[in-house]
Amino acid sequence: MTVLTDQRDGYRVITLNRPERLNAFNVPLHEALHTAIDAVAADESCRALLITGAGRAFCSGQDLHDRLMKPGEPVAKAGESLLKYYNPLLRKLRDLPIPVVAAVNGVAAGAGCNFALAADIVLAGRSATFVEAFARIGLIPDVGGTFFLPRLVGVARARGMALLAETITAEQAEQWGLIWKVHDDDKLMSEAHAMCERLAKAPTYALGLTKRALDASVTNDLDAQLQLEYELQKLAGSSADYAEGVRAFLEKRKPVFTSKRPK
Ligand code: LHQ
Repeated sequence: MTVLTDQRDGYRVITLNRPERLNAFNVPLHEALHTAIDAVAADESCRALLITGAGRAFCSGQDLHDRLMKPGEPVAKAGESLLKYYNPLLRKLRDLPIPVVAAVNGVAAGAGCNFALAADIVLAGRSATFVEAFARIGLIPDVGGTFFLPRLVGVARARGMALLAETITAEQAEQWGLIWKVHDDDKLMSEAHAMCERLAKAPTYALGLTKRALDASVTNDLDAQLQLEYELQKLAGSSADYAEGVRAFLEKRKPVFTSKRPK
């Protein structure tokens, strides 16, 4: 199976599972990944998603064995696989109304790097690396890379990563704000699970609205964003979670949040 899924208490784990090719994307992996993310989207009881890779890598991007062009063959249509697989994948991932955590357990290259960076929270093992490998093979960064990189690390670093295709270490990535946190390799998965357990008990409704507000801030001006915050806060403020959060604070106990995801 090219993708493994694991149902935990309140969250799911998706593991890219082609370790012999460093979890490179091929058609079966794409199809399995779409199915797995659709299942997360349909499961109301799923309150967080953890994505990681099997073996020593997170994901090495497009499987280049599928892209070898023999002399005389027509040019492979890179654009088609974006339209058919990668772009819908990114959209599905970003549209999930629950927190998505990527546990980058090894190299994340090309589409694998940008797939990881599309998560809400990116954790990495100390030996993990990030590489916008596209320029090494004559492509441009895709899978949202040209969108997320400058927003995450600023234009200078985004241009350096994209044009030079140098390998960025996990520690560098954390220092730059490309990712949230580095953990020692042997602690990465336990830390990632602990984070998802925590997120599964968090106020899911408010977190879904928060994601919506942060996404909108990329294109909104301040007035539009203040208006959106007003509208979303009215929704959050009338939720049972908010009432519970305030009550728990005043009673000096841990809140028990029960809300569903926002529609
Ligand atoms: C691989 C791959 C791989 C196949 C390692 N494919 N086998 C979108 C739309 C349309 C068209 C095209 O592309 C895209 C998006 C993209 O993702 S383009 C970018 C594609 N990815 C790359 O260019 C990265 C290619 N891989 C590498 O540069 C290195 O393998 C990295 C830096 C990921 C890891 O290096 P090492 O740790 O030294 O491992 P390795 O190179 O020895 O790889 C181990 C094996 O995995 C090896 O197979 P082998 O049979 O020799 O043991 C590699 O051939 C295989 N592998 N990446 N993407």
